[in-house]
Amino acid sequence: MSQIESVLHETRSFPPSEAFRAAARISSAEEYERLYRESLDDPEAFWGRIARELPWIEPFEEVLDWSGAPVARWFTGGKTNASLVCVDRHLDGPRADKTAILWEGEPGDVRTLTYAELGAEVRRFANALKARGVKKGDRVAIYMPMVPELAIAVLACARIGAPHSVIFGGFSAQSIKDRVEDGGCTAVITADGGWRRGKPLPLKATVDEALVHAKDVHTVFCVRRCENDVDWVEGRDVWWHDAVAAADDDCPPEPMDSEDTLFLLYTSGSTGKPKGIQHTTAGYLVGAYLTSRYVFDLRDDDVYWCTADIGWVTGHSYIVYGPLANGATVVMYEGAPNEPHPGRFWELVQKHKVTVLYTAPTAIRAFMKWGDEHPAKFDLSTLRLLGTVGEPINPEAWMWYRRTIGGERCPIVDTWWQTETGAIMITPLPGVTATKPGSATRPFFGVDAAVVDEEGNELGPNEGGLLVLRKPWPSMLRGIWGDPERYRETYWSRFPGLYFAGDGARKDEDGCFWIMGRVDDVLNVSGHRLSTMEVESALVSHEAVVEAAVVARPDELTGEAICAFVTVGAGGEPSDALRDALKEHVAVEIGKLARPAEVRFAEALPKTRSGKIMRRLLRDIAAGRETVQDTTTLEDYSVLARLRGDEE
Ligand code: 7RM
Repeated sequence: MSQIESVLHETRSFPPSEAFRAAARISSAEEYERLYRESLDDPEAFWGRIARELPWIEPFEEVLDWSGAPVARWFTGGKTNASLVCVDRHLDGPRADKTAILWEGEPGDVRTLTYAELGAEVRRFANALKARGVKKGDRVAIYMPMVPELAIAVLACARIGAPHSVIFGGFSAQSIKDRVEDGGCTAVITADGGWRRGKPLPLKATVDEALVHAKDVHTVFCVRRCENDVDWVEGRDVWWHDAVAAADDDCPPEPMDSEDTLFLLYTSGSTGKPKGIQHTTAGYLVGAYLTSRYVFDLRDDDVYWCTADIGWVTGHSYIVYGPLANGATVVMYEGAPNEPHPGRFWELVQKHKVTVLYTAPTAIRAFMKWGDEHPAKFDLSTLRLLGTVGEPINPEAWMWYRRTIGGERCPIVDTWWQTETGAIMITPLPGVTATKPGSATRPFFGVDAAVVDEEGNELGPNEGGLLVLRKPWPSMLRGIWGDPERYRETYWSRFPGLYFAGDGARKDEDGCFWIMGRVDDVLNVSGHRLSTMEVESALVSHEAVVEAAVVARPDELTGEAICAFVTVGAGGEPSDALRDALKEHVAVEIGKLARPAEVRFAEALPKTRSGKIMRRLLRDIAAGRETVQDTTTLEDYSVLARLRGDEE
């Protein structure tokens, strides 16, 4: 009953090329197996050794203290600082003059910061924070465009021990207000604006609106980016450039206990208010450091680009902390992927000679829709490795990414993880793993992942069930800010002793994991529990379909019936004939039980600001209900209205 039937079977497999394997950091299955075994059998030895690769102000005494489960303590007794790990450790050698951040604004302006320059900027802004009374333990909200000052602000907060709470620059005033209040933030860092599709996004104005009644916020720092007009609250507001001009660049890192909070990051629950996911210092850094090194196989000559916004965990771990801890050159881009043309990303790859590219399935599907002619205009031959994150990637999109962007030569790392896990958990290692389109493949070092039934019993090969993690890991969340009970309840109550991720999955006969989407989204048709992802994947494999979202609506006969929302590409026109063809296509690909009762054509699907489809909103639309759910993370409100209009 509890199991999820898996109906799609992908059999293609792509081992790394000999050239890639030979040069990779981990290049043999034996080496991977040995390290993986050690990481599970003797985590103290494994993680202790990795942690000692990073700089410490005081050494740690114990690797893991799990006596307070489910709140772990890693590297206890140790003291370090994230800015020491990400910046200072590179300043004594040749990396001091290496580019740390290679930034391009949407209008095409470029700025580079070497590690030495980044260090000076971080120390100066850290002193500017101090000068306004921000001290260790104070929470600082950051609401900024993707400009270098965002990375500097994050590292400066870390330097003085003030946990940051980055709020994605697309959120509304109400969302900022809720997050500032929940986190008890006393200072905010923002900008006049950020460029988005040729226009300045008025960030400062949104912060002003959010803070109207916020008595506890004593300072708002404002970066001048777009030179748009801003209102000014005397005594509260400070220009970034004035504050750093007055600050000197000598600022020793605050010695932080391993378990001191590094940051809060809010993630939307399916219901209720957003959860302030709490990460601490040393364990998080060790996780971000090691995964960046091995999953992206980072080398000193790589030009690494993660296209996420720093407002999401992907940007925290894989723009800022992980790559910088490895001394990498990180590309940062401010604007939209189709501004001023749909080939902008590929133009950036060519111009900056990007070697490693990490992006999301939602972006890949958009590129497919925009057409192959755009990437074809640019030289993508510097790319050597591709990654994806955020959602299950359908095999169609995976194959397109491999062929059109990767020139059939780049391995693809499909990385499964969560805000809560802090770092990548299930992923190929690019020099070792034979990748399969749609599978995140194997658990990373130290990760004990399993698929279980409703009772917590491990399931056999290819049986769909619930994804759990059975051992603590260094970068795991330590709690939900201000709500320890919700932490236990959400992640640890379903199966005592196991971390419940909320995702469905199956593990195949080779030990590869196939993530089947959120279990809240599972369909139940005539007693068959089906994964939304598999039905969507079947729909998207039809040539006319670009994106699909599938939900269940109540049905008298079958309990639930499948309702599919699809967007069509240039090659298709919505019609009754296409509707029937799509239903038939799913029946052929998967079986009659998965045949959608209804297919609705949509111009766009409701997505979160990080690109995940919000199926819970579509469920209301399919059932003809008004939605009473949290829509604050919705990217484009008009999509919902348009979808509702379709019903008439
Ligand atoms: C990094 C991030 C987490 C949820 C997670 C999954 C889904 C993420 C993949 C994936 C299939 C992947 N953090 N998810 N990566 N599903 N394959 N490679 O996205 O907190 O915002 O979301 O995203 O459902 O639980 S997140």
